[in-house]
Amino acid sequence: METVTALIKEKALELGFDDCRVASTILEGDEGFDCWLEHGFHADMDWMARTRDLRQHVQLKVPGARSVIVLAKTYYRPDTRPMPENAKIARYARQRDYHRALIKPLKGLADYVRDCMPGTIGYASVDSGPVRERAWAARAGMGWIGRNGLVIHPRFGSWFFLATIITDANLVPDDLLPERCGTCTACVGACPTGAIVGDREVDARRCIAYHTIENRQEIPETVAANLCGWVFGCDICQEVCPWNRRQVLETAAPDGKSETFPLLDAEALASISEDAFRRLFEGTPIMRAGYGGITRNARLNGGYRE
Ligand code: B12
Repeated sequence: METVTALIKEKALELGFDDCRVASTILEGDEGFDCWLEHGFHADMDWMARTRDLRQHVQLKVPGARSVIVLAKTYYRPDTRPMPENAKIARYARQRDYHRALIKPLKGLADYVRDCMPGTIGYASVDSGPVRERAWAARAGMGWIGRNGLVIHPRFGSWFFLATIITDANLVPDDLLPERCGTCTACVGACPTGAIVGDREVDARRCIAYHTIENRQEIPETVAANLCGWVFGCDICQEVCPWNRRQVLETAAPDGKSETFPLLDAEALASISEDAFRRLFEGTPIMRAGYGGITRNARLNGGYRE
């Protein structure tokens, strides 16, 4: 199995992933996830609670699952144009939708696993599947769960996407990495809405990313007054992280497909027509917030100056 595991990792890099590691499914579920749901930290994301069992028990998704292949794809690129201070877009969303960009190499890797081990079954997903990607990444030693809840990779910081393949193949698991946040609480202190509430726990009800991307209702006053210019997502807890600020941070290779849309300020976004919105943002993660969400967020940020 050692040879097959090594071949799969090699193939993952060949397909364009930046790292590939393996977790064993022996350790299943963790209390942190249930606790998060019980506290209501998922806000209106009822789909998280509905799929609780599937997320906690991978065998329900892939009967006989023995391994989870965890993949990382970095998205950090040095800024080449100024972001309007009252209409900031999270770094991951400044380019083509990653679900679409990663699905082809991911399926390619899943096919390769089946070619190596005929008869095995698997489930491949990026973000939207009922898979607890961060927990698996931590177990595969891809990085450690940072105080901001994100997985921090020793070379890429937290600027990377995760994808997984759950398989019934018995691959060789990697070792865990030790937690390396130490006593640093930069992310906790920097969050303007106090969303990082417990040890590695984020309360979505207070998270700017949740409200600007997922919330379809009115944004509560306590958050609305502190959006700090974010119209889609938020990177504050990542920007202040020392692991994301180092000179040696490895950057993603430019693929020529980044920077797919002009960066408009809040005034322009607040008054954009629905047609123009679609023309500009089709095929990017921004569509997740929808026309109503983005124009609402832009209106709330209209008067913001740093
Ligand atoms: C729902 C969701 C959100 C929600 C809720 C966020 C949250 N903290 O859970 C909202 C909309 C707010 C959100 C925001 C963002 N998200 Co999001 N989100 C997800 C999604 C779909 C599910 C996450 C989930 O299950 N949450 C519930 C928590 C409690 O469970 P968990 O993830 O299994 O992990 C916890 C426990 O397992 C526990 N745990 C596990 N092992 C261990 C070990 C120890 C020792 C301890 C103490 C704890 C512990 O700690 C973990 C963290 O709390 C995942 C994709 C996926 N399918 O997993 C992406 C994902 C987590 N998001 C991602 C990103 C990039 C973001 C944003 C940075 C986007 C942005 N710039 O705006 C922000 C960051 C906000 C933040 N600091 O968390 C990436 C993270 C990549 C990475 N490097 O970690 C993911 C993995 C998507 C992807 N495929 O790349 N997100």
